[in-house]
Amino acid sequence: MTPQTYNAGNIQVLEGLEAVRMRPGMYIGTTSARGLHHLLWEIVDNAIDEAANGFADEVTVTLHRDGSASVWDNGRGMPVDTHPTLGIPGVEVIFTVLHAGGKFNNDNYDYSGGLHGVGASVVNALSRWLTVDVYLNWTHYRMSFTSDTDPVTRKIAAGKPAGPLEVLGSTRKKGTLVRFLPDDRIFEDVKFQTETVARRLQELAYLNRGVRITFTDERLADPEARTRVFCYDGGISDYVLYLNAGKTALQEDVIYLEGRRDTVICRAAIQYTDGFTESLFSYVNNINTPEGGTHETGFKAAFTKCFNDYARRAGLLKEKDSNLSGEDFREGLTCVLTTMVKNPQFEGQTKGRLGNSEVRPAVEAVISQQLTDWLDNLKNQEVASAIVAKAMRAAQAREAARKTRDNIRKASQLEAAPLVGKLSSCTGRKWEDNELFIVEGDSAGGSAKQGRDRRFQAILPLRGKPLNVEKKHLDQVLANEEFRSLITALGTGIDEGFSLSNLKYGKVIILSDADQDGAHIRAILLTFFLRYMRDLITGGHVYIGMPPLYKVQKGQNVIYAYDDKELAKATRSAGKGYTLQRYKGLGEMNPEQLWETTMDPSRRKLMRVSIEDAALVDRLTTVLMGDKVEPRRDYISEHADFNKEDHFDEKLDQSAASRRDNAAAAAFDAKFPAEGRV
Ligand code: 1YM
Repeated sequence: MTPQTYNAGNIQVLEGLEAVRMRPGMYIGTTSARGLHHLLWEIVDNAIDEAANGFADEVTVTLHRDGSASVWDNGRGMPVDTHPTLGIPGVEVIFTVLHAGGKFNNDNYDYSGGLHGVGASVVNALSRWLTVDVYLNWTHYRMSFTSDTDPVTRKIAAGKPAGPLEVLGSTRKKGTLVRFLPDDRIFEDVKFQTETVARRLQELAYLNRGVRITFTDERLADPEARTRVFCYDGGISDYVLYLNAGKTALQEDVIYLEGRRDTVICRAAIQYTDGFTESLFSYVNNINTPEGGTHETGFKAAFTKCFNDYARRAGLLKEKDSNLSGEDFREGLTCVLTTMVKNPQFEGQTKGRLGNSEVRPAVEAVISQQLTDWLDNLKNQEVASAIVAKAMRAAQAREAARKTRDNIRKASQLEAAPLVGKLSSCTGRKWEDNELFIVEGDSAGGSAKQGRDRRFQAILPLRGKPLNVEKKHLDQVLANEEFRSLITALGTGIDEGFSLSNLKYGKVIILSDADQDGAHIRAILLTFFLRYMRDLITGGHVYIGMPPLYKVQKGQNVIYAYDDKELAKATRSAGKGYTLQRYKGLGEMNPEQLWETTMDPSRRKLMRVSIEDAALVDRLTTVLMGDKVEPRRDYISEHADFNKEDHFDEKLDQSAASRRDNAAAAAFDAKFPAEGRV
């Protein structure tokens, strides 16, 4: 939404809050858990805006035991004086007039959320009740709103004032406190998720240097765990260090660039690692832009040009050499780029891309100037030439990989290519219906081959552990036979050459044992998909097969149990005199059993892999799959209790949680949450 300026002339959009309750989806997208949290982000954004504009430095967010949430900031306090045309207090306008979300006066608030900016009134409309306390001019004001049913008319009110603005007394406090209870007649689920809230607040604390965000979840039993404080004096530089925990940095310090062109403010924090992936996280007005946009384009253009120019100035690139590509310079780069933009326009399917054309040249100018200064600074020479040397190696590796890739493409064009020798393909012609099972071990592979329905199920057995790609260059990955078979079987190509439209299977199903090794193999395969075939995951094609853990048999009657809960149920229903078998691996099942329990679409259990939060997944992948032991150990001991729901995404299938033997892979799985039976 674009911020609007309010004056007598343009206040006609007085649609009632009833409209919001009639069609909540139009205002907050959905009434699922996501929509519920959207309410909270709305209020939090207003508090953060107040801080980002320099009026507040403290924000407190509390989840209360009665299901309500409250947000406080120590800013100026919402206006309480009477609105010139509406004749009611400012706070009342803010919470009862739709579209008054855009701030009163656009000059005070230069940069506000934009995406979440549907307004505090929407939060009020979708709450059972809402109260706002304003601490302003040494006076404590309060106003309450309600969506209760009117006892006389029997009609549901929609965020109506429960009374006039009250003066409660004098105070030394400053700021605004908003507390609300989401309406359970609107939302499917009214429970705020501790970790979802904590993650967003931590992100906001990184993005808004120095703002102290205190998060309290009063619902938690453990008093020690209730309160967390997020405050980073280093801002996005601290964010980059956090993302790089577990990676080996090429330089100790983070490169920090900041500047302003016209109304565009731009900040970037950069640190190189010895890894090979590019991690660029961009934001506009505190909102993540996973699809990039004009700010990223400007950044990348400046970045490539500055480094190429520098490489020539420093004599690292000779006259006959051609320029290095942007990707070469971004290999191993971790960067957080934030921009503040007036009237941001978000585009794309999920509104994740910035469209404002004026932002590209502005960011390009700021980064060019700042980065050139950094590169020309004598004390940075060592790091600068190390970065160029790394980019040159990247260029060589890319050239080598291109050749191998071409070879693989040629190979996969020939149906009888030797590389797919291990694959038992299926006969079905419709790719969407076809399934590729990647099976751990030759013996399980053999069972799967015999047990499958060959009309639509193909089997690719994996020998031993695949290569851990996290620390490998693409050409090394391509030299690995297991991965070559996989790439050829999928038909998609890889990395830059990846094309989802050539995919030969609608479902790619990882089938590994329910033990440490199996978990490790699964994690390695997921890392491979994440790094080199990301769209395969985001397109919803990657699944994890779930073999049963137990077989309970009594006479002819057989029940398979996929977790301990199901086992308890099965043994209870069997009564006395049953036999129990615990499956240690897929190899213990005969072809029929494997089909019945794990492969038959009408009976099996599959988890679909998804990427919820790219930054977090990236960090976790490095922590859990990278070569540094310490951060991994810390992470695992910190998250060791896998039955504690807080540590998991709301979507994580509980049956999956209890089958985990390997802690690292379990934590990894948690960030690729399950979506239940498919
Ligand atoms: C707990 C949430 O909303 N703080 C807050 C909000 C506002 C102001 C200060 C404010 C703005 C201005 C002048 C101005 C406002 N928000 C809105 C709206 N915290 C929280 N703190 N004085 C005070 O913009 O000129 C309007 S004012 F509409 F966005 F809600």
